Amino acid sequence: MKLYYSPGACSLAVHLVANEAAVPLDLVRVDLATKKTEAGDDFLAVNPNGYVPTLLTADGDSLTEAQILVQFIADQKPESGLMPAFGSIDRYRAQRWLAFISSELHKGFSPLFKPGTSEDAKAAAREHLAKRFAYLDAHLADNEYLLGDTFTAADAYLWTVLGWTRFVNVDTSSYKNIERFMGAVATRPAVQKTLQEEGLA
Ligand SMILES: N[C@@H](CCC(=O)N[C@@H](CS)C(=O)NCC(=O)O)C(=O)O
Repeated sequence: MKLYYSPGACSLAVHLVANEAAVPLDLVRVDLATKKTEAGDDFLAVNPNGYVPTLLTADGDSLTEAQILVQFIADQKPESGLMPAFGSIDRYRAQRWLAFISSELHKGFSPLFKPGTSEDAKAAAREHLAKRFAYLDAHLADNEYLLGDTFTAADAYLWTVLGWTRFVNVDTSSYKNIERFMGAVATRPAVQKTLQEEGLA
């Protein structure tokens, strides 16, 4: 399988889940500004929307959307426990967190990265994120990971997205449980391997 990625972008969550599950991936680096792959190929021919992550499966399907790709990879190795079994209530709990991370956090950061965003719009984005961080922090006070005691693909996505706070000057130091979560996940061997493979270690 081939993963189109950009270092440190949301594609890192998919890469991390693959390393956690020991699912081999061919990594193809994409320049998101030029929409060219590292080999100089046109990335828009692979994904007309021009965004990572994009996965080409072993069967030749092209799949997108980080919250779906982390599930697809985790389901290659159900014994990894990275996604709960289909049909279980825990599966829906994990999907609910994945949807929350995607729509409330991942896209909540977008105005802070977009060139030309007004200061008012940036302040509104920060305010939105602060509310969601408070909610998350309260959840992580009673739970080691999003689903309780077990690290899942949802945690990989959360860790990836929350890591962006340091690039956009969002202070999370008052969220003690988020800080604890970030530190704990960072020590996982698969995280270190993933960062190294993306040239970020
Ligand atoms: N809906 C997509 C959005 C993915 C996305 O926003 N990717 C960013 C990097 S984190 C990107 O490639 N941006 C470049 C662009 O949109 O041109 C998903 O959830 O996976």
